[in-house]
Amino acid sequence: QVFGQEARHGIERQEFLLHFQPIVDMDTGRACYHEALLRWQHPQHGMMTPATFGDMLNERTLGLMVQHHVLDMALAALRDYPQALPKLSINLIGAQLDGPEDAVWLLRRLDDFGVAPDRLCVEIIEDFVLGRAINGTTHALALLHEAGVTVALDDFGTGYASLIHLKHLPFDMLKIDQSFTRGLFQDGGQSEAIIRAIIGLGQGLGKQVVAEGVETQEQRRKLSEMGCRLGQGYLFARPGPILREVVAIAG
Ligand code: G
Ligand code: G
Repeated sequence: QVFGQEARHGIERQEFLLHFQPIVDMDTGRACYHEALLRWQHPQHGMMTPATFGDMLNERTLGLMVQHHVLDMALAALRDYPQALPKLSINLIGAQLDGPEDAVWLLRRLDDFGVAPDRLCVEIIEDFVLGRAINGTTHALALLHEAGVTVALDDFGTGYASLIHLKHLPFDMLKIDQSFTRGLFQDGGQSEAIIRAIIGLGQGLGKQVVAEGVETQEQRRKLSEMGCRLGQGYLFARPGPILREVVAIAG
């Protein structure tokens, strides 16, 4: 609760900021778009990541307040850097996208900033909210998807969504969880098999696939070979305050 009060002050005092990490075309080494990751520059505790304060985002009122602030920062960046930042991805949890009204609000905000919907991507974790049947969150995602916002399923493969549910979920992109990327060459081919299956699923369903947590050239080459074109990870760039174009890294 004390944290909640601090967070309210933190927003007023502009202690929250976004760091950016590029999502890269692994064939050319160029940034296609960026993901926005929330940071809290706390007066006593220094720079904090959601690992420290993420739990508070689960509280509906406070979570929404922070999320609205994140969205405004993201939209301001999109408006101000049309060249360097063609597209930006933000993270949402189900609690922040509870029903159609949250989607309507988000679309109105895009309009206020004069930012085209196709320049925004929302990443949502396939948690228990998405794992269940059609609900408020799926309706909200459908509205966003129809309006042209890219919908990405984050940390794919670690959640609860059953495959049959994918038929009803309005989404455009699968992000392969970084634990699978880390497992490449480490676990006797298990992660490789799972990654192949996810890439096949993406291709079959006509969805884009992004590999998370790419840290080595070896992983990058393997992922490219398997048909995964987009990647994100420390090999290309760490999340940072500056938008990075990323120069081609010799494969
Ligand atoms: O860089 P990293 O430690 O920031 O991010 C940790 C996790 O925090 C990410 O996997 C992401 O899911 C979550 N996260 C980052 N930024 C936001 C945000 O703005 N909103 C929400 N709900 N989650 C975020
Ligand atoms: O929302 P998502 O789960 O995709 O958030 C990405 C998280 O993964 C953030 O915490 C980010 O800092 C982290 N991250 C991004 N690239 C790498 C990487 O190459 N290795 C590791 N270990 N973490 C990464």
